[in-house]
Amino acid sequence: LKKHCKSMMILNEKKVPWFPRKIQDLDMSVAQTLDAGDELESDHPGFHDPVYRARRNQLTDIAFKFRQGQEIPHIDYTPDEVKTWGLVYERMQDLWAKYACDEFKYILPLLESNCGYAVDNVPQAQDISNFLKECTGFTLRPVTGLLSSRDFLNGLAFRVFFSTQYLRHHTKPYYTPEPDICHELMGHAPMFADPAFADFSHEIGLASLGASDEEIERLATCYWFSVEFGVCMQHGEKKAYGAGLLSSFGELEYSCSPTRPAGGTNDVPEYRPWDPFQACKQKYPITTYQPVYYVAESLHDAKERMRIFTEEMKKPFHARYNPLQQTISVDRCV
Ligand code: HBI
Ligand code: FE
Repeated sequence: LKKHCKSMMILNEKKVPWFPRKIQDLDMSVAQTLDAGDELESDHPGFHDPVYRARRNQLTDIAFKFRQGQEIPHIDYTPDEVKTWGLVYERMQDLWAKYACDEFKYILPLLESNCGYAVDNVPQAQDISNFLKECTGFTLRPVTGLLSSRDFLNGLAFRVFFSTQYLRHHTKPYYTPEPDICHELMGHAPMFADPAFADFSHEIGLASLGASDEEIERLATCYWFSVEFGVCMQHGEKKAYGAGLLSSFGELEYSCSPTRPAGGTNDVPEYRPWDPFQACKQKYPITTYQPVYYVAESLHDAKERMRIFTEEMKKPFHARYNPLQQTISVDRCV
């Protein structure tokens, strides 16, 4: 596949960064994975485990060969992998009941009855993709590892969510330094079945098309404080809608109901009202719990505020998605 790295195109007499115009173009976006999984960092729990690394390469290969429009191959997860998934899934149950938003709690049982979500089964990406497509038009696409923010967000413009297929290392079931299938399928997938959340994500995706590097940075930061670590008010209480919270048994409780440890003073997070104009500038840590959470009044409110933010972005064109053709059309294009 040809890489599009750093290429530009002319739109409304302005040079803008390349972006996918039809859904098949996503094959080019994923050709540039930052970390293909064959070069695990030395602090990764699977770094010294040749069996884990071989398995990762197997799964990477499946994602690497995937082309838009194909069925996502069925993966036979190993007993170790199923066990790891099950440990996380089981442990999250009580926490979801207490701290997940209503939308998540409504959808999870549907994923159990339609897509094989269970303690003793890792669900298949194609089954979830079919289910999401019926709900909101979102689909999953396998990916080998981390993509650039630009490529990752561009996929959302086509209502495509790039999803990894490997599991975290079995010796550390409650920890992963990178997105894995527990994070994608427990944290992200259920939320994409919700129409307001799907529109919210789509909004960020459309805004990312042809955006400058600075704008991509701001959008990625908004994504972080919403899609990953978003909290919203429901029935007068804080509830999580961000996937980073919904897939982390420690941080889910911390984000919605922090308890001040006896001796500590700085161990409760700060809550601010969800405002993309503010959130887009906020620095954040990636390896510790978040010191700041942005709290939306509702998913609908989160979406409206995001829409206002993206409308004010300075772009030489306006991108729209045509779901039937699965193409992007551009207004005021020369
Ligand atoms: N790539 N595969 C993959 N999965 C993600 O969740 C992901 C990514 N690249 C960037 C990213 N997430 C975000 O942190 C934002 O930069 C968009
Ligand atoms: Fe994520």
